[in-house]
Amino acid sequence: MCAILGVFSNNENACLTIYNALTNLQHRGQDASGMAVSDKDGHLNMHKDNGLVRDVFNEENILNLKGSIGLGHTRYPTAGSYNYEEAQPFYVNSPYGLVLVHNGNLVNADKLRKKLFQSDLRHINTSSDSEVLLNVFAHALNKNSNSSLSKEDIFTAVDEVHDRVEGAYSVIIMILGYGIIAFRDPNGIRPLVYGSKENSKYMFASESVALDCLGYDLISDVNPGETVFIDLKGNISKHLYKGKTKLNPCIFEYVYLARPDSTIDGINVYSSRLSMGKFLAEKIKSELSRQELENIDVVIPIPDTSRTSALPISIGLNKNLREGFVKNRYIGRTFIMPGQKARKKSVKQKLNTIEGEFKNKNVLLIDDSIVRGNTSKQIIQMARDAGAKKVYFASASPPIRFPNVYGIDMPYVKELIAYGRSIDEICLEIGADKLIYQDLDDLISAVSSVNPKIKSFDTSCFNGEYITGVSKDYLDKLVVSR
Ligand code: PIN
Repeated sequence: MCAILGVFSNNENACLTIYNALTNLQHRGQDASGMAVSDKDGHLNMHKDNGLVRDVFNEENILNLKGSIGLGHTRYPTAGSYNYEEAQPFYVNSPYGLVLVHNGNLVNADKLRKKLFQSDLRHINTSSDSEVLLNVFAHALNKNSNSSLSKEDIFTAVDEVHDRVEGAYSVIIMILGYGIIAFRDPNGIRPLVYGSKENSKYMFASESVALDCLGYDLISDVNPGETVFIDLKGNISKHLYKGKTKLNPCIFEYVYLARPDSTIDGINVYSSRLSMGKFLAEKIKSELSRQELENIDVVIPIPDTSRTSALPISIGLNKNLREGFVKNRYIGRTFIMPGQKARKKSVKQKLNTIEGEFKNKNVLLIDDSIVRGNTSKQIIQMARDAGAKKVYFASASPPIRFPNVYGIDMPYVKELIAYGRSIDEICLEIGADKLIYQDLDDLISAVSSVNPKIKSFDTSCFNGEYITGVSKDYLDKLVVSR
């Protein structure tokens, strides 16, 4: 998962807006940050490096980022490696000069990479699928256009991208000296919205929170297979892919990835988490015996995400809700720290217990998900060390048994605690007295209840159904290694 951002403003410098918006999207990736801005004459300035937005940009390099149109990116590595070279934006000089930011993951990048090299005569310099995507677009645009680039040429090139590329991709591209385009894959798997300010400035962003915080009004989500093009005069044109399109947003955005104050595809993330809690409360009631239910003294969320769903659970079960864990807010999310070792070490650093909330109590802990189970296991032990008698554990999402191939960092299958394990075995492994998972149908109903128009989601990491189709070869590789 990554954050992408695009800004068009008539005369103003775009870089401060991009910087501030990126800091509001930092939760989507903390590995690398980058920015590219351009003048209307097409002159490009770019700066990118490994690290948080606040560390990568300083007064000196910000001053050099002059231009009124620009792109921003924060990365969590998915298909690429941790190299600096793979930080985005990516640039290719022909045709016109193209600069891209991408969120998602392509499942046919290897095949495309070969084809680009052998038949399209394009050189790809990194192992990043985003560079592949950029070159597929560049190749298509080159074929169809001449010195006077029209919007139809651009839309035809994006259609060719949709024809050739498989996977999840929300993309923003600057065509230097021509304008900025944004498009979302035909399933709309990863999010992308856009909005405007003072009728002359536009912003594309992974999440609406970036628009909100910078005073932009939301215009719309970019629809699946839709391209939005803003030319240098600020004229907007839209185009819809001729092939099949159907919205299937990634349900994991609602479970955990997105900020609660964002609204994705008409579904406010906070509301969806409240709703998940309501459904989970019912499941807990049906799974625990009357005695067990009566014995619960307190409901404790594992901060931060699950606080929202823990509230309706405490109401549904008629139990007190308490803060039993304190989080060190100056440490990044362990989930998105690259490398398993770093992840293992960091839990104790990050969370501490308030002993009084555990001592001689039967506690029900709530988390948004169980991925590798390392954190859950350590947290349950911490609850016991603080004196808890019984520790029940509930997850607002179902067991994760399949790799995510659409841009979330959980692809190495054997790392998933639910892989090849029954719920009782997982319970034993994490050391809980009882483990309750949300059902997938309930998770879908919970999210969909906020916007009943959306009934279909990408839920592949829960049920292994891949909406774009994924070759057996690709999936087999994810079981063996990453
Ligand atoms: C953490 C959200 N959430 C907590 C991320 C831990 C899985 N983990 C996914 C649970 S926060 S583990 O709210 O953003 O702070 O199962 O892999 O151990």
